[in-house]
Amino acid sequence: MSDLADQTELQLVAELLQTAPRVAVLTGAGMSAESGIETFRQPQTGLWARYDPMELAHADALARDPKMVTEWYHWRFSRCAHAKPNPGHVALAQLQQLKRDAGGNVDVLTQNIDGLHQAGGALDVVELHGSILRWRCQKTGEKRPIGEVDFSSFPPTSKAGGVLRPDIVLFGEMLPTDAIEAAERAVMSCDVFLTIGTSAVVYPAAGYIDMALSRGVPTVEINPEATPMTGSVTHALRGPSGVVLPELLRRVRD
Ligand code: BJW
Repeated sequence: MSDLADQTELQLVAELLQTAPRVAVLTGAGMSAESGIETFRQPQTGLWARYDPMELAHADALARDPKMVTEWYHWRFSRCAHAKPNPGHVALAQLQQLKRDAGGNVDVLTQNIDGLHQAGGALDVVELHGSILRWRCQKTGEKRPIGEVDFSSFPPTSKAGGVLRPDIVLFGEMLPTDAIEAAERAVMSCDVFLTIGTSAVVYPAAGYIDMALSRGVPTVEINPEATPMTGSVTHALRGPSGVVLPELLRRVRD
C-alpha cells in the first residue's frame, strides 16, 4: 500500500479489530471525500473556503434568512444526490457484518448527513447531525423525504404553511437525544474506538473521542492529515479512508 506510511501500525490495528468484539466508529466529512463530497474545513477544496460556515450552518442564519440557507442546502443535496458510497464506506459496512456474524458489532456514529454509510450497506447508523435526505416543517415538526419537497421557491413550505428545512443539526441546535444516547452507549461499551475523516473540532461529537480516551480503550485515527486528537490516539493511520479501510478489512479477514 503505497499511500500508507506505516505498515506496522496498520497491522497492529488490523489485529485489534480482529480480536475486539465491539468497535465504535466516529466518522466525519473526510469519509465521503472520495465520493466527491467536499469537506468543510480543508483550505481551497472545502465548501467553507468559499462560504462562511457560521453564516450558513447556524440556527441564527436560518432564522434570519431561511431563503439563503435552504437554497444552499438544496445545492448541497444536489452534490450528495449524485454521490456513491466509496470503498471506505463499503469496507466499514463489511467489517460491521463480519463482527455481527461473530456476535459482536461495529457501531457507526456519523456526523455526515449524506446517507452514504447506509447506501454502502452499514446498518443502524447513528446520524448525530441528522440527514439532508429528510426535511422538517418548522411549524409542526412533521418530517418528509426530500423527494416530496417542492423546491419551486425558497424557502420551501409545508401544507401547514411552515418553512421546510433540512432535518439536520445546525450550530446552536441540540443533537437528537436518541442519537446522543446511542452514541454514548456505543462509546462506553466499545473495545476499540476509531475516528475517521473528522477534524475533531465540532462538539459534542468530538467529545466522543475524549470519552473513549478516558476509558483507556485503544483509539485509532484514520486521516490523511493531523488533527487536534492525533497526539492522543493510540494509533494514527495516515491516509485516505477509501484506501486504509479496505486494506484493514483485507488484513482482518486474513
Ligand atoms: C479525510 C479525507 C479522506 C479529508 N479520508 N479523511 C464545546 C466546546 C466548544 C464549542 C462547543 C462545545 N460544545 C458545543 C459547542 C458549540 C458548537 C461547536 O462545536 N463549535 C465549535 C466549532 C467550536 N456545537 C454546536 O453548536 C452543536 N450543538 C450543541 O452543542 O448543542 C448544545 C446547545 C445548543 C444550544 C444552546 C446551548 C447548547 C451542534 C453542532 C452541529 C454541527 N453541524 C454541522 C453542519 C451539519 C449540516 C451539514 O453537514 O451541513 O456539522 S457543522 C459541520 O462540522 C458539520 C460536520 O458534521 C461537522 C464536523 O466536521 P467534520 O466532519 O469533522 O469535517 P471537516 O471538514 O472539519 O474535517 C474533514 C476531515 O477529513 C479533515 O480532518 C481532513 O483531513 C479529513 N479528510 N479527506 C479520510 N479521503
